[in-house]
Amino acid sequence: MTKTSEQVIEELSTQGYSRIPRVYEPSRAAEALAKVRELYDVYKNKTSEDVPFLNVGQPTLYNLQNKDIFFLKFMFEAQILQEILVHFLNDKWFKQIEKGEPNYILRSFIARSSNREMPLHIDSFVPYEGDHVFIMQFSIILQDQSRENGCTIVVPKSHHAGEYATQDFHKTALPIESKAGDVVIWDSRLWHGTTANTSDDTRWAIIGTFCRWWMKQHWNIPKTLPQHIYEQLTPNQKAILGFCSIPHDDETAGIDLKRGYDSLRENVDEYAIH
Ligand SMILES: O=C(O)CCC(=O)C(=O)O
Repeated sequence: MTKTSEQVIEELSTQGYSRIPRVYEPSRAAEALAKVRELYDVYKNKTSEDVPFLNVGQPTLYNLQNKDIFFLKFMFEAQILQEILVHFLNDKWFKQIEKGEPNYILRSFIARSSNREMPLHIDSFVPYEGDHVFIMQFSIILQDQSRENGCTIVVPKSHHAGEYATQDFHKTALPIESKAGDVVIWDSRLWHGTTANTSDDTRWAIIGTFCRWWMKQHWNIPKTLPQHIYEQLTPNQKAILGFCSIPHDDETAGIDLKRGYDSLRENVDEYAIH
């Protein structure tokens, strides 16, 4: 790896994004690419028709955490990513989970290729100014990205704009050309999108979106995670998947919104509302 977490944190704070070269060996990225291709073939026709306009027609494999334990192991093996997320997304007043352990949660975990250009957008829902980051995304590059095959583009420093993205900047946005095994990470307030993929090939990347423990996950991850995958996770990984952030059924079950590992159950079906 050619960057330290301190360098990445500095770039994220000032520019709003960072490319970390060679987080994964290209051969490891190739393994992930093969899994994505195999599973995309299985799931591509099984998605809801209720698709937001940014995703329409874009090849996407959703909810990787449910599909194969491979993807969670793959994500968690990159220690630097967890260090960066702890720095930006941990709630320092959260006492129920030991200080320094993650208390942020996974919002969504997908693989996406690229075909038409993706408009500039933010993924924080609201633009705001300030140093508190609430949502971050990383893209694990599985195939080399260039302007020709739909690379990620960003408007540096726009995470501090305090405004929604406008398309006037699409042509001048910075293309992030990257290699398989790199990771590109950004503050979700950053204006970002992609170029069009004019090549004959796919452009797969794995996108993990993370948020503060009190925000809403994109899907009901705790309810849908298969038991056999749950059993293979450590308590801190279960917390990242949202298992310490499920609301209590009512006041008889508990009052405190903040919950630690002692609230974790043996089986996923024990989380069902009774
Ligand atoms: O695939 C990319 O490079 C960008 C993805 C993106 O903008 C998103 O998932 O919000």
